[in-house]
Amino acid sequence: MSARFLLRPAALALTLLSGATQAATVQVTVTGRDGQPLADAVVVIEPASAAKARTPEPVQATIQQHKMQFVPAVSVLPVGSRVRFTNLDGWEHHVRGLPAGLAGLNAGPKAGFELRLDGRTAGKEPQSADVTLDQGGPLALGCHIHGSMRGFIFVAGTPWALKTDAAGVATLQDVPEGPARLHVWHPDQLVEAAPVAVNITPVTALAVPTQVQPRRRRP
Ligand SMILES: [Cu+2]
Repeated sequence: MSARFLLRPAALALTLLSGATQAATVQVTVTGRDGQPLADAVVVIEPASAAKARTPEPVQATIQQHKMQFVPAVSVLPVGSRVRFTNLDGWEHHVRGLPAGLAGLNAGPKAGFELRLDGRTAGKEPQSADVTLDQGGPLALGCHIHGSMRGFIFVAGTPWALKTDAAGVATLQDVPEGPARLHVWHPDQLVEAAPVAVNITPVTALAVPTQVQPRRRRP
């Protein structure tokens, strides 16, 4: 009896050692051209080995139109997710979404989406419309009526994608250990940064300086 109990911890340790993929927590700190923390930078990690790649689970998200702004201003969502646009303002918005950056320049007239959302009437539910994000990459959001409205959705093809917080930090969980590519995207970037090769170990903290000068700092 006692012998069996003694054997169990050893067997468990062996299982852990021979596990197919060890997962790590990766903390990425992104700074802008001025060396200050860069918020709303999208950090994407993709394992170099295709065998470790994983398709993310789609989610249901909401982006509100509130006081002439998209809230949140930047969303990172897995490909296949559904987004509900909800107009909380008392006036109409004519929301459009188009592939951002180079992809946007080359996009055909049918690319993206458009939604007309009536203004909110007192005592009634705000008007909403749903969009399914079936293509990966960054989307720029705008409004045909209000040129100052600006937002972004980064549609991620991997579960390891997250935007940085006000401190410029994104902490990604369950990242497979080993060689990987790190890609950082920001709405205000002037040039598309090339992915860099990194090696993911059990404790990984990466500092990524960029040349991005954000249009405005978060209050
Ligand atoms: Cu509008």
